[in-house]
Amino acid sequence: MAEAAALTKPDADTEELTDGFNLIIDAMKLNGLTTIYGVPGIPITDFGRMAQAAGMRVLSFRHEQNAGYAAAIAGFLTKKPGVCLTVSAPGFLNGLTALAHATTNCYPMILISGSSEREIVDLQQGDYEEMDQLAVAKTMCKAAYRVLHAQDIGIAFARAIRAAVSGRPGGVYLDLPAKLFGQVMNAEKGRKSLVKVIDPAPAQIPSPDSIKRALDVLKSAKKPLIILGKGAAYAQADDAIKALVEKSGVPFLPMSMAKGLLPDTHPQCAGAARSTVLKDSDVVMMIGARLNWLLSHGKGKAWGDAPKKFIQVDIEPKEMDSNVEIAAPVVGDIGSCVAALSEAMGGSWTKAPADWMAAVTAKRDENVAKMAPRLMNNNNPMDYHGALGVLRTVIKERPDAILVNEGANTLDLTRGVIDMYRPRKRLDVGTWGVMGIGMGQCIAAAVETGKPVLAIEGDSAFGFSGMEVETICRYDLPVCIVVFNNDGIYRGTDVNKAGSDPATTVFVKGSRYDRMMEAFGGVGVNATTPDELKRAVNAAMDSGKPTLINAVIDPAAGSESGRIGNLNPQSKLKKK
Ligand code: ADP
Ligand code: TZD
Ligand code: MG
Repeated sequence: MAEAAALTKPDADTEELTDGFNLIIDAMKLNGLTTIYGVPGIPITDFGRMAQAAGMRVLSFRHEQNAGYAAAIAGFLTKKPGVCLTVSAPGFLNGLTALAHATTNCYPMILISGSSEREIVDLQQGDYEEMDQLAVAKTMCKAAYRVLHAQDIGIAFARAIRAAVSGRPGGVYLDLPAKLFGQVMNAEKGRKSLVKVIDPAPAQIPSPDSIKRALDVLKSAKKPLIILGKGAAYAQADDAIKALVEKSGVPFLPMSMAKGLLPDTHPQCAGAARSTVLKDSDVVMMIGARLNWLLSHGKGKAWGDAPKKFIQVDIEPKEMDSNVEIAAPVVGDIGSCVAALSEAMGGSWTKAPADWMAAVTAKRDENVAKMAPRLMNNNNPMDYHGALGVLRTVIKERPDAILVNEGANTLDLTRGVIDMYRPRKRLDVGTWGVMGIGMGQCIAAAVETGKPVLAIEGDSAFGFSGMEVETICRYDLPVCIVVFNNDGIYRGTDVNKAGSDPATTVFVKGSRYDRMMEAFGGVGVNATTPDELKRAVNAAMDSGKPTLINAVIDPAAGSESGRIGNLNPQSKLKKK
């Protein structure tokens, strides 16, 4: 460092100096960003070491995409941007998928990538891992910045943090060229250049008119419904949301990752009467949920023929009228909006009509009763319901545990069967329905919350991030992975009608995923019955030891694309 300083300053011997490496660490620590998920390499290897030496938690993954998914879900869980750190071009691109995923899901995240020398990149002279990363990132995230001078690091982090968490949260890209890390400057000037971001996600208070309009619409309803989305879970306004729902007496439907915001066993929960409430409701209040494909865009068969009015509570004004007319837009942050709605309802609000709530309850109880015997089956080979009947009790007995879930049948059936009891305990594939979030989300959930994690993974889904079992063992995290092994994607029974290659949706039959965990010193169990599964999962959740259970599922039990087979185009011309 003295040598570098000598080049820039004649009085280098006496001057206290800092550099890009240290300023990045200082900027992050000053803003409470103390955990980094990433993969080391040129030009960020030394940065990772120095960050660790400075007391930050730096978790090294086996693939940047998984580190990125970890950072994204850390953002969802903490309301602070999750940080992912990668090398240039290929490392950056691997992380970029997760950054786009974070943006799509409204999770705050910052992807920091080292990059090659600007002069060479811009003249396309073929540098090591050359790519114009900033240009690529811009189209895929909420904001993207490049830092060329050490004295701008403080401002760059401030901008990145604000962009990630304010308004609708999302992904931010920070491009750090290799040269920046070694740039030396006066330490005092460096300290002064840092910015502690004040009030990074300011409250956004809804207008009184919008609150009145919303309550007028709600009051007119005979069959109202509240839909809670993952934005409501993210907002951490749990008590205020519970108070509003209970005061209104309106049945509520939790979207996948909003399950547990109020317990699925709450008397007003309409989770098990989903089709009925969508069809029959006349006024729908959306809180932190979008009318995208997951809600059939607010129209069509799923919503029935009766006219509906929508109230929508969201921080993003452009979300209103995106798919159907919103009769009462309430724009603001969910905490402020929900509090304002409750307050304006006053002490004498007339609850939703009792006959409507009773009809919803009857439908819910009927559906729950229909499912109950299937969950108690002890079939061998296991089917999804037999296995999930067991896992449902595991979560009931440990409501603080975090459930990570991906797959097709494995996802849809788990969502329907396993009740959640606490907010932000269910983490899944999100808005894109992306496979591969599994191990990254397990690692971040364990690291950020310190709670035990149960992952229920389709065998295909698990394969996208399976190598991270080594990471789980290396950091000795309390993660129990159950692979629902049905020999393939949706089913393990497909046959190739021409040639000797296996069909496109099947994997090696009788695979033993449990042995992957054993290879790294974790516990592996092969479970062929619900009883075996129950014993193994309970042992894992109690011990906290990294565990992978290969749950052998009947290859014929699943259906194509799980519950969304209707979205899958099928050729009428294909050869029989
Ligand atoms: P789901 O998939 O559960 O239906 P979405 O991801 O579609 O949920 O919707 C989440 C919505 O929540 C987004 O429109 C986003 O703008 C909104 N949102 C996120 N955080 C907040 C917040 N703090 N206040 C208000 N709205 C929020
Ligand atoms: N690639 C990515 C990144 N995301 C996807 N959603 C898919 C491919 C397509 N896909 C699904 O939508 S579900 C799925 C794939 C490959 C796997 C389903 O098989 P599984 O679950 O073994 O995980 P089940 O229980 O066998 O249905
Ligand atoms: Mg499968």
